Amino acid sequence: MSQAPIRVVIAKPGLDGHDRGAKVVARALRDAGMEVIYTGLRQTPQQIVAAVVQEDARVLGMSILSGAHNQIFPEVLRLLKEQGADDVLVFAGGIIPDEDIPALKTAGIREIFQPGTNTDDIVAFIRKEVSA
Ligand code: B12
Repeated sequence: MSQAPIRVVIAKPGLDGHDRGAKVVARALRDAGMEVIYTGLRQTPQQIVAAVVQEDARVLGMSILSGAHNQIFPEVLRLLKEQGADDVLVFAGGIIPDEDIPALKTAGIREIFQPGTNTDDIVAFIRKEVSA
């Protein structure tokens, strides 16, 4: 019996226009058989959480290269909780310095993928977490 595909929202929060990484990741997840909803650029935390809830997504991946991750990620996590959607697996990638990672993980970002990540590792991570 085949399982339903994993639904993933890939989001670009904030003002940064770097969308290559998000598109590369979205394509890789799609090629791996997942259902991917890409939000497009410059989304607010409210818009991102609305997309996750409306699309009934199991996974949210945020791509950020602007440096605003310490402000934006906690707000997204807060809104997910407010909406009763804090069981969603949230992870991220982009330009996120090593020293910021521990606090973001403590706040609830499950994993962070920096430049140079092989997309196979991202696919494997989602499959492992969702089946756990
Ligand atoms: C290409 C590029 C641009 C292009 C963007 C084109 C586009 N449409 O994306 C252009 C020329 C437009 C640009 C502009 C600017 N840029 Co620029 N840019 C880059 C550069 C050289 C490469 C980024 C890239 O595309 N990499 C290829 C993709 C595939 O890699 P990636 O995004 O890192 O994604 C990988 C991982 O990070 C991860 N990942 C990423 N997202 C996600 C999401 C999820 C869910 C997961 C799981 C994984 C994941 O997986 C991907 C695959 O491995 C970087 C430097 C660098 N080496 O990273 C600077 C860089 C990001 N830019 C920078 C800056 C400052 C700017 C400008 C502000 C410059 C200026 N003064 O105008 C503007 C801002 C424009 C804007 N509106 O936001 C800085 C950011 C500094 C910071 N945050 O601290 C960087 C780091 C350069 C630097 N060293 O200073 N830029």
